[in-house]
Amino acid sequence: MRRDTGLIIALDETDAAKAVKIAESISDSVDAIKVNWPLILSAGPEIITELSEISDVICDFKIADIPNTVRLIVEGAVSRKASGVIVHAFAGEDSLKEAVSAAGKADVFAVTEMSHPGGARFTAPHAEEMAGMGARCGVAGFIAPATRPERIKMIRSIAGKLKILSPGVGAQGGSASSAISAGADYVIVGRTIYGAEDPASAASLIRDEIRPFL
Ligand code: OMP
Repeated sequence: MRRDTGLIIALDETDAAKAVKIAESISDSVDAIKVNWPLILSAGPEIITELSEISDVICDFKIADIPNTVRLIVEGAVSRKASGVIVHAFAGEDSLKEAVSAAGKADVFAVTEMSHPGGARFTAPHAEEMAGMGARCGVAGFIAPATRPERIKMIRSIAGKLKILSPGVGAQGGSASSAISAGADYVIVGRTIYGAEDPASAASLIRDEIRPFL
């Protein structure tokens, strides 16, 4: 995945035609498109392949399952041309290793600590441990919260050169430039871009905001 802009769109738009239009209009401003269940459930998994012709696609399935099921889901995403998948680190070492093996050349990103208030209760207390385990399992990087930049700093101290992708900007209250300054390589932004009247302008505003900190 390239790192030209440091911006990843969370394309949770459920109108498939609109989602593709938005993806095309912002392709210069983003390094990747992240898709999650809302779009997959309305557009079907073929949307992964369609969007992969516009940009790298990260399948945010937040996989948290036994190794065999993890493998089947990761293979399904990669065979549709996903460049990356998101898994939950809390599923444990065996599941993470299986994800990395099934992904082949695609990147596996592990969630260490979720960005919403509820994420502070169960994920945050184990984030350090999960980041260490993820690094040992060969993940490409971690998902860490823009809503708590000090936690990005902590994950960075464990992640070394692995990538950090940070959601929680805008609608959830986090700041894009603070997340990048704290050590994130990319910010993940959804509603602030796809929900804007002019998604291309909204994306380039964030791109301009983080450029000095990349
Ligand atoms: P907005 O809040 O609309 O910008 O969207 C954020 C996106 O990042 C959504 O697709 C979430 O599912 C995702 N996300 C989080 O918001 N918090 C997390 O802790 C992890 C993720 C994620 O894995 O991408």
